[in-house]
Amino acid sequence: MGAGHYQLLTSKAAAGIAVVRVWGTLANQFLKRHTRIAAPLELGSGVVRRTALVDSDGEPVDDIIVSTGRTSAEPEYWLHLHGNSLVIDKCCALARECKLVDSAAPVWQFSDGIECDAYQILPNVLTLRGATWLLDQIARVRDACAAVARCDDLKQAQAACRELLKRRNVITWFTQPLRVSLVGPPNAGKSSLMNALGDQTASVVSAEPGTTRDWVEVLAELDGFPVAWIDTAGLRSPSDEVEAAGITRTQGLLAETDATVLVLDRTDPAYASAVIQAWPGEPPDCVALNKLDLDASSDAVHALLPAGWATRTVDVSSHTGVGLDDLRVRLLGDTGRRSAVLDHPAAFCDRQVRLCTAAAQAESCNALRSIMFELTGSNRNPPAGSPHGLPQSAG
Ligand SMILES: Nc1nc2c(ncn2[C@@H]2O[C@H](COP(=O)(O)OP(=O)(O)OP(=O)(O)O)[C@@H](O)[C@H]2O)c(=O)[nH]1
Ligand SMILES: [Mg+2]
Repeated sequence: MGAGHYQLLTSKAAAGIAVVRVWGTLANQFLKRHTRIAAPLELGSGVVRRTALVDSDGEPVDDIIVSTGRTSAEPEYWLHLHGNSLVIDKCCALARECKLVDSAAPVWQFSDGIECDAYQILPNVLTLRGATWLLDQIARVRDACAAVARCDDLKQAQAACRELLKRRNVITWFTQPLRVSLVGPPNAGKSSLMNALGDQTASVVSAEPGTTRDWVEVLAELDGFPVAWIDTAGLRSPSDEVEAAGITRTQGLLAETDATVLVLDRTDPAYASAVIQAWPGEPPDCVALNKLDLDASSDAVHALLPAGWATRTVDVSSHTGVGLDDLRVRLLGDTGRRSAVLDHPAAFCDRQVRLCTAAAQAESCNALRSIMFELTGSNRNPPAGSPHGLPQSAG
């Protein structure tokens, strides 16, 4: 009976790939049984082979790549799977069936707790700008903690901890898409606007009012922040049941989204007036007066807007793209996503939030200092199976 181990080298979060390392004498048996590589020992160092990961019945589980990275005495293979938790779990279960043991050894060594936090959170970040921001935060938070630990003025040190806490929601700007709904009368150009903003043709556009019956969601980026544009069914008296259901869902959606853009056709004051009059509650975050290319001079729809709405108005044309950047800037500003905030240190995981909260309430500089040391000095390896630890509540 030989020995063997397996180890997940990457995060379990959704990603392009996940890597599971298997090694030891039993690794050959695992490869023979659960891949279509008949003779694993023939895989020399540096060899990369595409194959299928198969279950105990020989049914394919995933299309994978197997590599042998090292020239060690014992067999060692890296299985490059698709980055999906179901596939990862299945692969690990198959490894256990072959008597491979989950290695308890830490996968990565980090220079300190802050760096460890950042790499645990990284797989949750949805954009390149977010990843850059997070990795830059390692030095920022580290420096901020060092400054707090050096400080002999308790009140000043506590205030610095509160500053770190104040920006704890910044990480969520990169891990949770800003959900923006586009609502308005039929034919106002909501779908056209969403396609233009999302830079893809996700929603059907037609001159026929009532084209969009349900809502359509598109994931995109807005200046490096993840955003979900949500196109909705036109708001009007429904002429059929399907459309009525769509409109009811649109009304429910308004309460759930982070921001609402009311799209009005500036050439159609009658429809615009009906929607403005029936508008429920709070004003929309933004009013996009669309089809500027058809009518740049008339302000008939503008005149219909309630007093408080005038400052929220942007003239746009989803056909020519005019005004779209103004709309983007306005939405980012309204939801607090300002570039200047990104240059400051921010607590970016629940561990940091917990320790900064304790530090902000510490009764002496020494107590506060030891919390700062815990924040930076410990936790150099991610605890096995730990959640990714995003802050629970935005500050
Ligand atoms: N000239 C011009 N036409 C536009 C513009 N935006 C949309 N349209 C046209 O307006 C019509 C309706 O556009 P849609 O994007 O389908 O409008 P909608 O608000 O999604 O309509 P429903 O789904 O029916 O509620 C189409 O013929 C579009 O080509 C614009 O900026 N300029
Ligand atoms: Mg539509």
